[in-house]
Amino acid sequence: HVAIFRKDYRPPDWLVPEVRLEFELDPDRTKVRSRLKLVRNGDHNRAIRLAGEGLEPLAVRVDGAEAPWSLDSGTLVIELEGDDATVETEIEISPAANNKLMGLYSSGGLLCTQCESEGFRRITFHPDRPDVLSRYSVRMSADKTRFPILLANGNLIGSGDGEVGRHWAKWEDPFPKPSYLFAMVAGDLAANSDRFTTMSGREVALNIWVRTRDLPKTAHAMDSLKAAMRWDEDVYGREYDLDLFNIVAVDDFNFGAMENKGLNIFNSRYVLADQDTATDVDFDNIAGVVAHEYFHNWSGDRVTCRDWFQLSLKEGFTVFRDQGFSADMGSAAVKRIEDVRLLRAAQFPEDAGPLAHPVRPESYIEITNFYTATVYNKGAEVIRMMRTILGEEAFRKGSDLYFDRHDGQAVTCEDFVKAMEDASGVDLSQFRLWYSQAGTPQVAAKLDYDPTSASATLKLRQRIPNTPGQADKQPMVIPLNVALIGKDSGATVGEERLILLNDDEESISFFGIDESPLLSINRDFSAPVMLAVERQDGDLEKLAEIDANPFARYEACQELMYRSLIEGTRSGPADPSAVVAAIRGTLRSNELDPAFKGEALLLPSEGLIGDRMDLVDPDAIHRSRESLRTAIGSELASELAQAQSAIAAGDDLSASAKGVRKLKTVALWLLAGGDRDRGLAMAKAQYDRADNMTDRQGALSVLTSLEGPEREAAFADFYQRYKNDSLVLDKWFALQAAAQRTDTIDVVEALARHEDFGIRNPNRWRALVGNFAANQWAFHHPSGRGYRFVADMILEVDRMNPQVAARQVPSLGRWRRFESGRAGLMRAELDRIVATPGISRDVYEQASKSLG
Ligand code: HT7
Ligand code: ZN
Repeated sequence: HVAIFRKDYRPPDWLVPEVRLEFELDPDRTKVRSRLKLVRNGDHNRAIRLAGEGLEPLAVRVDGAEAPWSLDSGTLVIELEGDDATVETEIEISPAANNKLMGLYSSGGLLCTQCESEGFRRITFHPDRPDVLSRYSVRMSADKTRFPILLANGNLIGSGDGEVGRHWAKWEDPFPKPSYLFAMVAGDLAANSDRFTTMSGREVALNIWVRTRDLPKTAHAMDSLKAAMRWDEDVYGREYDLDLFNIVAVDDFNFGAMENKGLNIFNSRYVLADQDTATDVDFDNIAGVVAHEYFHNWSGDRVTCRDWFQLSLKEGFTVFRDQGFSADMGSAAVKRIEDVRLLRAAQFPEDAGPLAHPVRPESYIEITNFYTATVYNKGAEVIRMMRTILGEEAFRKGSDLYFDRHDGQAVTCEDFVKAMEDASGVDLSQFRLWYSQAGTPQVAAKLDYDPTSASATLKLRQRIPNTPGQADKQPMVIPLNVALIGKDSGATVGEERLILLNDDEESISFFGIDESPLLSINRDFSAPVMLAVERQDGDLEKLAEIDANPFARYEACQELMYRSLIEGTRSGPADPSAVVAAIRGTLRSNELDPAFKGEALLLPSEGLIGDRMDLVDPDAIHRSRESLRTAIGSELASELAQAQSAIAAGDDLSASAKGVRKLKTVALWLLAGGDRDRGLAMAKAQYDRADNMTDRQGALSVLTSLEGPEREAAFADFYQRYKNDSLVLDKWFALQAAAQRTDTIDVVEALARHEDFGIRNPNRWRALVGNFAANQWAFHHPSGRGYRFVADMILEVDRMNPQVAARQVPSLGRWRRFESGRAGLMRAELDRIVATPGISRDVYEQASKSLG
């Protein structure tokens, strides 16, 4: 397994201005004929090397004649004489036998493709690198009864009937694109069709293709698509460029969705929703993913990546864009809280562990292992910081310049930063370290007040931790939004200020401060750092009560919780009174909306608490969190019961109705901590009365960790009701895997043998295995059974789908964070994985790096 390095990048030897493909589609034997126009790039005499994976050439012709060729580990090598040539190849593949779900595969009777990053080479021989852009024309033919709909990128330019019950369609994409954006779908599909008029008055036909029975579940995705198209025009000035935009939903999909030009292919969980089967979170995720893929049309398709080390160029920027869209569609404060929670839960541990890598990685063995929270979510934070430093107007100028300058090109993260610099005149030299240095910066802050001179001094220090292969880091540019708040008056003293910390240590003075100030810092999480503030007694309580910045207020509330929870892990139940008072204040507040309250009341997850400890102690964390929950549930029972009793009609998807539902289940969960029997009864009643999946799933999420006939009855009812709806059945598996019970490992092992469990469908596999591995207390069972189960599942699915397997390895890779008993058991499973003959490159890279 060889590593590929960023520093070794060389431009392609041959360009491919044109690709013509012909598919005779059949699930078992699909014939692929390809015709590539090649042009020598530069002065060299190197052969053309066309990547192939599992392909056997049936014919190879150069300029119409049979020509000599060789295969070098799957790559087709042909010596070419002149400066241009036409190379034709013919191969046969079996979509039905393709379990990796990369290339052309079969899902629920459909034939569909997934080419990012390197799936195109499983369809035909091709350079298959993102800096080779071509115009594509595609002719597909298939059995007309089984595959009445034939789709590919771009525009449909012809169709007709063929022989023996077959038919054909011809598609052309006028925009040159890299092979990873190629897509094709054939199947028995029905469309929810609509139209969109662009800012310049062009009409675009929109289709969302699904099975006929799923059509009623496509309205939200269509509304989200139209809203995203308008938002990108309004906020980024980006107009859609084809006359047609197709989305197809498929059940078996390795990721969330894929931004193929003009033909986005989606995991059906990010398309299908109605009140009875989807939660508010599902609805929000659908809007976010539909927008994300649509936004890629500019940030990814029109301007693409030069090589895969630049992945964050499109992913970081596009996540930032979809976050902005969702913030504008609902509550910006709540969206920021959610995004930061995800960053802390998924990216901070990655940055602190054996798989830490910079936003722009330096090397990889298998690129699909680098579709990470660092590349996506930290990448988005890096773009956000640029906007914070430059200001909105200059940032928009920079984005316009980037798109204008690089339209139709394959470029680098450096090109993006340069466009921002050129448009704004701001020097971003030091800022570029965010792309090259891994590790979450740690910032220490202390505010000293001097009443005699009415001034305050803020002392700041930064430290960037060592990460694998990177020591001795340079100080970064850390943009910190800071406000001082009068302790007595509660008023903000002066304006909020943006401080750019760019040295190891800095002191900043504030003058004209007439009363003792509270420090509100990193407001709205202006920088993705870990912050330690030295505070005086009572400061956090006060901030949790009065900070006018909702995010900062939330943070203060969470800090109070962490303080109590961590203390509880050391010395048994801590005094809960500060947390109880903060929650009481939040619940009673008239100015805070229910969605914010729902966030503010949620105790940090057991995983997040563990991240704050030197060594994670899953049992102590569980005990401490349960005891704080019990204290809150019993002391605030009547306020919580009131919040839980609020009802929002299931078909009301407004931000306020969603907020009411969110708060309802958080309140139920806290109440059940105080009184389990009452919790059981209330949860069962919430389940029985629910007219929507949010309330229903919320009730089950509480019941799952309790014991009693109510639990069994609700789960049995849920199964009977939804056993034929695979997306909902995923929830049934997920809820049981997330149960905080001593028998969760037994239940999960039994569920792996359930007739509805299978490993070919990634959603089902992740529902069980992914949720179990994220369930800290259950997964880290001291016996090591949880580790063994997950390792067994990784090895089993690896034989079929290495990408899905590899993405689960990091849960075992965190062994250094645990005491020696658990660490040894986790390492033993990693050793076993690495020693298993025939494991994939994907799993090998993750497991061996985790051991290293
Ligand atoms: N750009 C898409 C990435 C993706 C992917 C990568 C590897 C293997 C399968 C995949 N499916 C989709 C998703 C996105 O960020 O929009
Ligand atoms: Zn993306």
